[in-house]
Amino acid sequence: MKKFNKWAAMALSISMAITVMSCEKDDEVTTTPPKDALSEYTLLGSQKINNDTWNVSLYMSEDPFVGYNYVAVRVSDAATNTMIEGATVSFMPMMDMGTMMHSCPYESPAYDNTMDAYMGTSTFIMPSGGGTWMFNVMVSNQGEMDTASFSITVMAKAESKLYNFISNVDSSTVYFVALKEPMNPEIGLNNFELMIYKRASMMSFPAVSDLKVEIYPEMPSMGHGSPNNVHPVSMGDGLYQGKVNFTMSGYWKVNVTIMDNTDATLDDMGAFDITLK
Ligand SMILES: [Cu+2]
Repeated sequence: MKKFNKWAAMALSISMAITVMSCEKDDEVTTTPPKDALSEYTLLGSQKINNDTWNVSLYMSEDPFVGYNYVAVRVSDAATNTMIEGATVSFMPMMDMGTMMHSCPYESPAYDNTMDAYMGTSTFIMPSGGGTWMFNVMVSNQGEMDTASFSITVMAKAESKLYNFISNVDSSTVYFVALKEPMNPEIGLNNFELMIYKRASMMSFPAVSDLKVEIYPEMPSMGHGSPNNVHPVSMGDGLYQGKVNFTMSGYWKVNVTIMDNTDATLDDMGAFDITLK
């Protein structure tokens, strides 16, 4: 409904502007266009699909990086520019490494009225360079379907937002641990959120929600940790939420221990480097 109100308001302000312009040419008209909910997002590309009848635009919250990325997709009628809200949109990120191809963990999107877009996530597990990433967006609407494929460049951040490990319990299962929060760490207590996935196959990386996670922040340069941290607990769908306490600025290492539901340690070598300015 928001969309109709917005377009109605825009049409009204345009007609008012025309009226004002035609009657009082000297008056300066200041109409503030509605702020785009995706104005902070990066547009990675637009494509016409389904015989040029749909326009698909791919956005991410920042340039794609190794880790947990917020992904937004808009689908519009290419002839009328009207946004299509009722489609089914799904993702298939794919990395072509020459000798093999693989996907990565992702959450296919649902339509979000406040963003005027289909909102999902993608957790890229390797940077571009060892291969090339394609971000495939499948759109299905009123019995028709087609796919838009976007070539994207995934970079590795200086302080990695993702690590992987092989389970100590079965010596074979590969897990991926992505830092979701804090993205903008501050001195004091911060939300600390991880997403945990495992590799079921090269194309399937399901979320793992039955693990136990403990975090131990330390400041290596000064040899101290911090009090009042809260170990992340599973909230479902691979999300683990806790708190981390950064008592001063500088370089922190947040050590992560991951156990299964029998308290057997899967890994205790993982860590996130987090520098506070
Ligand atoms: Cu790869």
